[in-house]
Amino acid sequence: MVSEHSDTPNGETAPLALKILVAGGFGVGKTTLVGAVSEIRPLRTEELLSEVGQSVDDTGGVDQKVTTTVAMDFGRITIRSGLSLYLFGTPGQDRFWFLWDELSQGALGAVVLADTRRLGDCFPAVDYFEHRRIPFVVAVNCFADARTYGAHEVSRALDLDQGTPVVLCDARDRDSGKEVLIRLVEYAGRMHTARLLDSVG
Ligand SMILES: Nc1nc2c(ncn2[C@@H]2O[C@H](COP(=O)(O)OP(=O)(O)O)[C@@H](O)[C@H]2O)c(=O)[nH]1
Ligand SMILES: [Mg+2]
Repeated sequence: MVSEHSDTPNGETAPLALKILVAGGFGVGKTTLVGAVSEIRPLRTEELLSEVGQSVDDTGGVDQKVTTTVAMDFGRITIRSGLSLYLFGTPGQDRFWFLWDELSQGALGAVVLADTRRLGDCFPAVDYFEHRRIPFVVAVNCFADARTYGAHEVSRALDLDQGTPVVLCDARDRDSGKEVLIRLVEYAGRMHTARLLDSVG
């Protein structure tokens, strides 16, 4: 969590800001979702990684330098007065897992975006959050040309723990995105409370 709920000297409740991760396979709609719900102009931090590529073809035989752009999305949304969420869209490529370890520090929870045409792309994210016991919801981004599956079918296909919410959404739609985030905050709140009670009981 970015900041804790605390009282200011004059007795008012300080605003609470929670950190949320947005994960999922490449092209699933992470940037779209963060852009749709964010009140600030979404920031995309771009880091240029370069790697020496393989020799291209026989004509030149020269090594080609391949550059890849790693973009991380950042946005903010106020859920209600005094509660805002900071959204961090994580890079989709598996080789950037090391960034996730940094990003997930202090996160309340995560949204795993899924596309039913290639559900397998979100397995790594689901695994990642399950292993680290970071509460997450799966948000199925309903692309127009994809067959519509029910939340139950998706839950079964991903072999999710019972209770992990699956929400159907349209990443381009602000209200739809906001609803996903509210589901996550409620769910993560319940999970964190249950764990707290476990640890004292
Ligand atoms: N039809 C449709 N296209 C979408 C939707 N969400 C994202 N897109 C498009 O899918 C492409 C990839 O989305 P993007 O947000 O960049 O994916 P990212 O790689 O997860 O950040 C973009 O061209 C979007 O305009 C959606 O809900 N419906
Ligand atoms: Mg993106």
